[in-house]
Amino acid sequence: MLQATAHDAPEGIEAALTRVAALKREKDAFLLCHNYQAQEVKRVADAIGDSFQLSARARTVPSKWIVFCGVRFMAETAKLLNPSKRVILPESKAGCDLADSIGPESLRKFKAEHPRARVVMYINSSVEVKALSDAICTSSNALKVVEAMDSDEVIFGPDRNLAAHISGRTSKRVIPWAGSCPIHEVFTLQMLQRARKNVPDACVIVHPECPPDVQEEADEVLSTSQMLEAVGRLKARRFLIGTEMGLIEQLRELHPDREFWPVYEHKSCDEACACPHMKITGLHSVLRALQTGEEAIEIAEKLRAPALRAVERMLEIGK
Ligand code: CIZ
Repeated sequence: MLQATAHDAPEGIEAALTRVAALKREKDAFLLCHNYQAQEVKRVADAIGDSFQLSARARTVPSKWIVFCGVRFMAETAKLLNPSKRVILPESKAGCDLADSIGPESLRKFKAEHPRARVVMYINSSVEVKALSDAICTSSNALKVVEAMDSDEVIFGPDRNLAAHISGRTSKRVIPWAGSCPIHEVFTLQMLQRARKNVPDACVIVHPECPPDVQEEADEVLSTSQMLEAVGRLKARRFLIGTEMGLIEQLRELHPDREFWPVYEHKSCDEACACPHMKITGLHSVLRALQTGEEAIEIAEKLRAPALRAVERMLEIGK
């Protein structure tokens, strides 16, 4: 059941939903929404998915405006793929700590240290960093993209845990950047083992941004879109999920007959496993974005072509 939160539209959720629907028609806007967004935001979405799915969708949106309910690197990717549209990020502060862990200068230096390596960059990265990369990937296609590179060495950034996940599955030498996602980095092996004791018959699915020992202990290591697909396919009734709360809430709504437990055990787990950048966007932000059209994404012309090339490489390989 949806609850109005402190920063939800003050007139209440149902009235806000009606206003959003009317404004979407009036402004000819299409709402893309990431799997980690709050449930009430998902209710106004035209498409929900992971970065790969949303990038593919962004390319063909016919509407004048794209309102991207997610974080900055996602809205930037949508703008790269569909430059004639007004792409709006409803909350300008919605960034990504993982993306911020690598900048263009440090990547240039890293590349100079490994001149034979191709560069595969996780989509959680800035346009500047994408422009210096050979190909972009998401967690659902990272291995495929690395394998498609025409070199035995691949620089992989910025997530070291995803790099370790791929490294164990490819014969290529994966050279990791040492970044990590603060939400996924908090999961520990001991936490997972205790969670298993509490829910012994649960199928354990964790995200590849979790530390390697947590990945090893899990039954499945999957991206968010793969988790959604796997739960539909698997017979288990109970699941322990190691990722951001938005995905767990989505699973609970989609499968009310099953139980989904967060791997994270702390009492305030909802907060600990909720990405503050993802959760800054509420219905009030979407309403404001539709009313004002502010916070449109702009991309410097010199970055556009090389960053787009790297993103398109992902879309070709991931097809
Ligand atoms: O690709 C994405 O959207 C991210 C960042 C994670 C995932 O597993 O979906």
